Amino acid sequence: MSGITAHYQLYGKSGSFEKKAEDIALGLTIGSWTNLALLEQEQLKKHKGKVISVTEFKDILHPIHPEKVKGEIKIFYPAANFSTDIPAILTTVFGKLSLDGEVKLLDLEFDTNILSHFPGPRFGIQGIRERLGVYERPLIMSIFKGVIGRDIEYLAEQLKQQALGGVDLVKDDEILFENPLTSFETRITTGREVLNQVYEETGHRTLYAVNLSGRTFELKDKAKKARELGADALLFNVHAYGLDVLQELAEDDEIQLPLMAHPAYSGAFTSSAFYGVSTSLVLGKLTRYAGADFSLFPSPYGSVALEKSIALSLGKELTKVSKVKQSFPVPSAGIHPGLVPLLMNDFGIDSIINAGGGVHGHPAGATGGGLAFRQAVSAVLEGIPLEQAAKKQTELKIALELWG
Ligand code: 1AE
Repeated sequence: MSGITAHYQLYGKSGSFEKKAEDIALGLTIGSWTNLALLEQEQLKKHKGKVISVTEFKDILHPIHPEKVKGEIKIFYPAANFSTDIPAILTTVFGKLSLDGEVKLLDLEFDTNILSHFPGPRFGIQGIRERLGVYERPLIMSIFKGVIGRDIEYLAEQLKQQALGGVDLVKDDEILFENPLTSFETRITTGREVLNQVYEETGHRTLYAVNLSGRTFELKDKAKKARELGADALLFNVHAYGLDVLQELAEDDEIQLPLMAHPAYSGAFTSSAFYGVSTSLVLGKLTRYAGADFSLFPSPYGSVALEKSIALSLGKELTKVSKVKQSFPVPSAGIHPGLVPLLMNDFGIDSIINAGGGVHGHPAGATGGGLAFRQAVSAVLEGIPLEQAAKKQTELKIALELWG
């Protein structure tokens, strides 16, 4: 039988998890069971949730209520109960249940039948590499910074300086929305001119991800306009909108632009150890299934950091073998060139090193910042310690002196 298996973490009295699991499996599917006549039981069988496993961790006590221990349960939900879209799936497996005390949704297993309804990223890691013609190293991305209240000439100059540093991608700041000084359309057309000019001068190709923002029902038309105007990619605050909105954008053949999922707002429902949804499910598996070519998330090291094991499992969800194309893991936030060896060790070459302050804060400006990152990546690929490479690479030397 086709369906989805959900993994949950909960806390309760030792020995209580079997009953809790059975209550959830029934409560989220056919409601009651035991009071029904045999005929009805037979008819409803194919809709009944099934407890797959119950594991109790006797040694892991609740930090505030030590009479409770940790448990993990797995429940199978038949596909006959839901339509194959993320809103229906999330409502089935974690609708009312998400409001019912300390329960965290850890993972969802989609079988191949259900997964076939999720085409995933249109381009994926391979497609983005083909657009850039870069295959053998992690990509480098920088972020516009301090652009609210600035005019388009200011943005154009900042874009040029970033591209001249040799970064592969530049993304809008996620907090830059539609505004009279730098409208969405003007950013695209001006960005196109600047990046074409840099390409003609240097032969280096940089892609620009413009922030697709506004009311949900306007997004598709805006995204189509972006494509007409020559946009390279779209940044999208997917978790403020919902994953299904991302999927709609990804599947629209009139849009066909790489989609970059920003993690803004996701911490509201992923950060708690007891409630919400696991980070690797939301920013990893579901963001990939919904069609993001890139997924940004806090690295284990910078200013806003994820616990290392969480960041690693998230990276794996985005890249592990699947029928769905791989999404680029983009560990971010407070990244500077000195962190490049750690990031490459953790996420491999199929990842993107992303920095705002670590590019613009370089004493030689954004161009110097980009160069320092490129030098750090080359050093790691050649197996040379950064301190040694810095003896010959001025921008890297300056960055290491400043940030360590
Ligand atoms: C986790 C997303 C990171 C991001 O979007 C951003 O703007 C980072 O800026 P910096 O590198 O911390 O300055």
